[in-house]
Order: sequence, then structure tokens, then C-alpha cells
Amino acid sequence: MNAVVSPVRVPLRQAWPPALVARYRAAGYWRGETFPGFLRERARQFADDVAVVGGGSRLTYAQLWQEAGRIGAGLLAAGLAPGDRVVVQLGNTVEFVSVVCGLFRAGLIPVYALPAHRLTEIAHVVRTAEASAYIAASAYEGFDYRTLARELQASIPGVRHVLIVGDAAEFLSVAGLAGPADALPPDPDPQSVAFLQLSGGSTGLSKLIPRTHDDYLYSFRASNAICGIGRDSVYLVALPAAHNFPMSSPGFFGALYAGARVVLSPGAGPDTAFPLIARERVTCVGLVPPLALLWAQAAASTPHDLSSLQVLQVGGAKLVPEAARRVIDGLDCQLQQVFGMAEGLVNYTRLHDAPECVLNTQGRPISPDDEVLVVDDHGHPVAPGEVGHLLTRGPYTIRGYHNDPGANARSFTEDGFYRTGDRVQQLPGGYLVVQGRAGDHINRAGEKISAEEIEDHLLAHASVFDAAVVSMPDPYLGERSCAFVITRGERPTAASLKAWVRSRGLAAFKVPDQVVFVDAFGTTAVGKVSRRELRAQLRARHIEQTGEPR
Ligand code: OOB
Repeated sequence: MNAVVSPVRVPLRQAWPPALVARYRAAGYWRGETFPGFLRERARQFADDVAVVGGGSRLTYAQLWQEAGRIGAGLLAAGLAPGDRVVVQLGNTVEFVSVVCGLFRAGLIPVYALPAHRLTEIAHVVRTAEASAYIAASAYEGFDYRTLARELQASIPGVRHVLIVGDAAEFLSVAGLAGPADALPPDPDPQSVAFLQLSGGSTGLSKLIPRTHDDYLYSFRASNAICGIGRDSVYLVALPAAHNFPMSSPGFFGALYAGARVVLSPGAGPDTAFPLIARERVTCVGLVPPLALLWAQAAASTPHDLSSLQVLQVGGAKLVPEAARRVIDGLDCQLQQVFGMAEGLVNYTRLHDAPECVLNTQGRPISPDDEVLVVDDHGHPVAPGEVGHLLTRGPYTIRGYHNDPGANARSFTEDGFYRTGDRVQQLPGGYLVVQGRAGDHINRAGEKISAEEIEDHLLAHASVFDAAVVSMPDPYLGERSCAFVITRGERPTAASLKAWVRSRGLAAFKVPDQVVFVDAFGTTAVGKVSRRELRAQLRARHIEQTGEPR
């Protein structure tokens, strides 16, 4: 067999200054553990305990370790080499977990895409990560990913390997992977990058977030302690497994670390999730606010036994106090607010916090070494209790995105603080109340949409002269997206513009919920108005004209 010469790739790195490395180690946050290391250990300790349940399958810890070895060795035998980046686009199935664990065992780097992503987004991620492989399900929620894989390979020849869970057609099947176990590499350096997560993409396209073994394991190990996850816990993955929230806060990795049971739900609605909660005696689940409200409402009349549920976590978008009250009233379990980000920092209300705190705040950071600054527009700390921009650095918050100097210059201060883009108020005791954000993304039920990205796609339409995409308050989604469009020539219908955005190869959640045609943007300011100001003006004027609730 000819040796495949890998092209030179931008190295993956995530580095903290040496003094902080020493500090995080001395404090016991970074323990030198790795993904393959802890999975091997659990397979030894809890061999016959069920680790993962999904669809009709169940894997014990020993089986998960074995599956991971088979998949990892099979990928190496197929021609991948340790260090290769592999875009994973799988739904909430057992294979999500076994494939990712297989990649870790083989020293391959998972890059997590959402099932909702389509060609344009996957191609962007593949190019930025310089991925050489793509792993997807044959079909999930009615979409055939083999079609996407064909288009992907046709446009990016660097995607040399496509692996499919299910009917693989002309591609390699994940089920058929096999290879010699002795080809698997030794465990990686704990400070090396374990995987790439996608950013919410507040400006433009998604950025890649390199997380290390040491930093990520700390985040979910510490989350376990805060969320009460132990060996007897049963954690339900209801949100897409590729999201950082159900992955690590404490998520399915936290649950696996604890030797608990992970249950994957193919959908997040009560109809799908409630029977699973009853059958598997689920104890903990993470939801976004609209789903939590839906669950609270459905719980009143469900025939399913939800009594095993101990902790309901809500995060990803703001849960206002009134909604929090309804969730508490509707579901007989403890509410925990979670305010986190794929870049690192995660805040939790604690299980013993007073009800006022759980209702009114988004919690406080995981770590005593999470440094939080609340600053004004000039970067100066605000007076205690005042609202300002949240900056943070710490033992599990990244110091930079992958290969994106422009974004890094914007998103990080010179001394390494991450500019979260969120506006917060810090209360005594370090609890944070999220008051909004400075950036221009739309937080649509926890899915982040970049205004700029969608405007670019609208502008590519021949009849669109200009477009501004803004968030509108929405009673169900929290925020919905609204595109203000100035047309030229014949005016297309709103439906055809939505279809246009969809046809550009984007996730369905990015299609504007609403299109408003305007003759001009009619900015009141003289001279050049920033896009941000323009979006704010359009939003305010529309709300005023239509009398929408804020
Ligand atoms: C989570 O992660 P991402 O990366 O999808 O989004 C992060 C952003 C935050 O910067 C903030 O703007 C918003 O989502 N957010 C919240 C929130 N939780 C996240 N805004 C208000 N209240 C909350 N509770 O969304 C994420 C990652 C880990 C755990 C939980 C959520």
C-alpha cells in the first residue's frame, strides 16, 4: 500500500501561559487525564454497567471501550492517521458516542457539526479544520447525508474518507470497520487538543474552538460535583449531542466520567423524551428555555412517570424569572440554570441555592479560578452590580480560536481574557444575571445565528439590494430572526426569499422567520451608520410600529 502523504496542516494548539499551567495543575484542575485514559479505566471499573442507551441499542462500559477500539483501529486501517481531523455529523444515537470515543482512541480529532448543518456549513468547517474525513448517518430526521457527502467530496477533494452509520451505499460503513488493535497509538498528551467544537458564530461563519483533554475533563468532572452526577445517575441527552451543553455541562461525557448511564433521545419534545425518562428512570436532563416550558406544560397531563427526574437544567438562552417559576411549578424536580459557552466558562446555580437565586440568576462559575471581569465600553471595570461586558479567563476557557488571527484579535484581550459578547450584572457571591449581549447574533431557542452570515446570503439574491437581519422578541423562541430587505427590480415574495436562503445549503434554523420589505433603511443618523446601529434602529422602529411585546 502506498503511504498517504498528509499535506502540511495548521497545527492544533491551545496554550495557557506557563505560570497558569503550573497553577491549574497545582490546584488539581488539570490532572493529566485523557479521554481514552478515563474510558479505559471505566471499562475496567464498571465493565458490565450500561454506559449508553439509544434507539434499540445499549452498550456496557466494556462494550463501549471495545466498540471504540474497533472503530478507531478500523479508521486507521482505512488510511487515516493520528492527528487527522474528522467532521462528525451524527444525531442522538449510540453511534455518536461510540464513534467519538473511537476517534479519541485512534488519536483522531473529532470536529462536531450539528445534524441541522448543510453543505455550505459543513464545507466551511471541513476547510477550516482541514479535515480529511466525514462521518455521518445515512439518514436522520428525513435528510440523506450521503447526498451531502457526495457534494462535499466533489467540491473538496481533501475529504478522502466518508464513513456512514447505516446504509453506506458506495461509502465505508462504520459497522464494517475493523483493524488491528495494536495499531492504536498510546494515549495522547493531556495538554493536546482533543477535539474542535463550533462557535455559535456571532460574527460571520462559525469559528473552531480547540479544547484540550485537561481543560475539558476538568470542566465536566467539576460539573458532576455541582450537578450531583454520580454512578447512579441517568443523564438524558435531549438537545443535539454535538452541543457543548449536553456534551459537558455535565453532559454525556460527565455522565460517562462518573460511571453513570447516558440515554440518547432522538427528539427533545415531550412525546419522545417522556417515555424514555419513565423507562430508563432518568435523573438529569438539560434543556433550552422554550423546551423547558413545553415540558412543564406537558407534564401536567402526561401518563408517563417522571418521578425519577431530580434535576432539570435550563440554559443556552435566558430563562426569565416568570418562565423559571412556570418550570418549577410544572415539573416536580430541582431547576438549575446554566449559562455557558462552547469557548469555556460555564455558570450554574447550585442545587442548594435559595429559590430567589435559582429564579433570578444564571448562576456562578464552576471554578474558583474562573476570572470574571465586568467592564464598560472602554474596558474599565464597572462599579459592583452595574451592567457591563463579560470578560473571562480560566482553566477551561480557550485562549484562541483555531487559525483565525482576525477573530482572535477581536475576541481576546491582550492578557488573554475572552470577550464573551454577553452583557451581565454580577451580584454579591459572584452570581451573574445575563442582561443581553453586545454582539449581533440571534439566539433562537439556544441556536445562535450570525446576522452577518444571513445578510450575505440574502445579498447574493439578484433582487436584493440590501438586507439587515435582526433578532425580534418572540414569546416562544425567546428570539426569532427578522430580515429587513430592500429589493431592486421585481420584488420576490417573502416565501421565495426564505426558500433562497434554504437553497444556499444552510441549516433550517438559519432561515429568517420573518421577512419585512422596506423601501429604505431610513437611518436618522447622518453619514455612515454601523451595521450594528442600523440593525438596532430597524428593530426598535419595527417593534414601535407593530406594538410587539418586548
Ligand atoms: C451554550 O453555548 P453556545 O456556545 O452555544 O452559546 C453561548 C452563548 C453565551 O455567550 C450566551 O450569549 C448564550 O449563549 N447563553 C445564555 C445562557 N446560556 C448561554 N444566555 C442567557 N442565559 C443563559 N443561561 O449555549 C451553552 C454551553 C454550555 C452550557 C450551556 C449553554
